[in-house]
Amino acid sequence: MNKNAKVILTGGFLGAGKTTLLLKAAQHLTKRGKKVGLITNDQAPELVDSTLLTGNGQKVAEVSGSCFCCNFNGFIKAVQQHSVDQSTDYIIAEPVGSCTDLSATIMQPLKQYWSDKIGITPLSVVADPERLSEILDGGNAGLHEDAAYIFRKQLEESDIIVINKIDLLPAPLLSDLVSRTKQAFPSSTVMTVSAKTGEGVDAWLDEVIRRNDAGNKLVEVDYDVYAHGEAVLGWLNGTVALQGKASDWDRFITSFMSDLCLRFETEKLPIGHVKAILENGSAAAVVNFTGGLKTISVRGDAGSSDKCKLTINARVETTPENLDATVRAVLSAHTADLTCTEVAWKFLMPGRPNPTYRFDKVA
Ligand SMILES: Nc1nc2c(ncn2[C@@H]2O[C@H](COP(=O)(O)OP(=O)(O)OP(=O)(O)O)[C@@H](O)[C@H]2O)c(=O)[nH]1
Ligand SMILES: [Mg+2]
Repeated sequence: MNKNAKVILTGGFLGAGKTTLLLKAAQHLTKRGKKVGLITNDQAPELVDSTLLTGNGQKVAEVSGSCFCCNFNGFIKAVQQHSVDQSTDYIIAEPVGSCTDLSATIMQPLKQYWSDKIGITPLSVVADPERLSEILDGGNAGLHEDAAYIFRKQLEESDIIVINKIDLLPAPLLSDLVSRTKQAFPSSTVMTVSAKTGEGVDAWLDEVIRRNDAGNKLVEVDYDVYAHGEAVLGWLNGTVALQGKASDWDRFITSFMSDLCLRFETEKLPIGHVKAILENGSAAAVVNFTGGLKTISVRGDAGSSDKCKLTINARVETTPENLDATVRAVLSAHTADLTCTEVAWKFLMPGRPNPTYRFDKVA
C-alpha cells in the first residue's frame, strides 16, 4: 500500500451526480499534476459508470456484485489495486447510491484498521438539489418513504454535503437551499458544485484534501427500513450487441431512452436512476434520466456504423421482473430492424445489507 495516497469516499443517492463528479474531480486533480484512481461499485456487473469513466481515460477498479459495506475486503482490494502504484495520490470511490451507514461500515473500519496504510479523508455525500429540497421540506422526493429514509440517513452521516447541479439553480434559490441544508444538518459542512461545469469542484477538493478528520459521527440506522428502502427498487444491468445497416446510434439511444422514460412515467413508476451507454468503437453516447422526460441528459456522440454495444443500468421502483419486462419490451420495439444479441443481462432486488463491519463507536 501507498501511505501517501488518500481515499476520497464520495456517496450520495442514485442520480445525484457522483460519477460525473468523480470524472470532473479526476480531471481537475490531473491538471494539478496528481495521479488519480477511481473505484466504482454496484450490486451487479456491467456498469455504465465504469465504461463511462474508462472511456474518458480514467483508471478504474470495480467492486461489482455487492456494495462496499457488504464486501469491505473487495473495497480494500480495489483500493490496493490503485495504491500498489506508489505514485497514486488520490483514490476516489463511489459507493452504490442506495447505500447508507457508510460511516459505521466503511469510514470507521478504514480508520481503525487501515489508517497506517492509507490516507483517509472526510465522507462526502453528493445531493441532487431538487431531491434535497423536497427532502428538507419533509417530503420523499417522489420516492418510496423507505428509499427517502436512505437519502436522509446519507445526509445525516456526512462530513460534507455537496449540493450538486448548481448550474440548474438560480442564485437566490441556491442560497436558500444552502441555508436550509445547514440548518437541517448543522454538523456537516455544506458545499456547492456543478460536476457538469466544474464550478466549485476545486474548492470541494481543497476542503477534502486539507482536512484530516473523517467519519466524524455515526447515525442510528434501522436496518429493516434500510433493507426495505433498497428492496423497493428493481435493479437491472444489461448489455446487448446491436447490428444493422448504417444506423445513427445517437438517434437510436436518445429515442430508446426517451420511450423508456415515457413508459415508466405512464406506469407511474418512481425512477431512481436509469442510465445507458452506447459504444461504437471508441465513440460513445451516454443517456441518463433520474425522473420524467425533463431530466433526460445526453452526453457524447456515438456516430453511425453497422454495429455497437449498448449497456443499460436501471434502478426503478417496481419488481425486478416488471423492470425486466418493461426494458425488454421497449428495447425490442426499437430493435425491430436490428439484430439484438444479449451479452449479459441481470435483474434483481437488492438483498438485505449485511455489512462486513459495523462500528457502534467513532474510531
Ligand atoms: N445539470 C447538471 N447535471 C448533472 C450534474 N452532475 C450530474 N448531472 C446529471 O445527473 C445525472 C446523474 O449523474 P451521475 O453522475 O450518473 O449520477 P450518480 O450519482 O453517479 O448516479 P448512480 O451511480 O446511479 O447512483 C446525469 O444525467 C448527469 O448528466 C451537474 O452538475 N449539472
Ligand atoms: Mg454513478
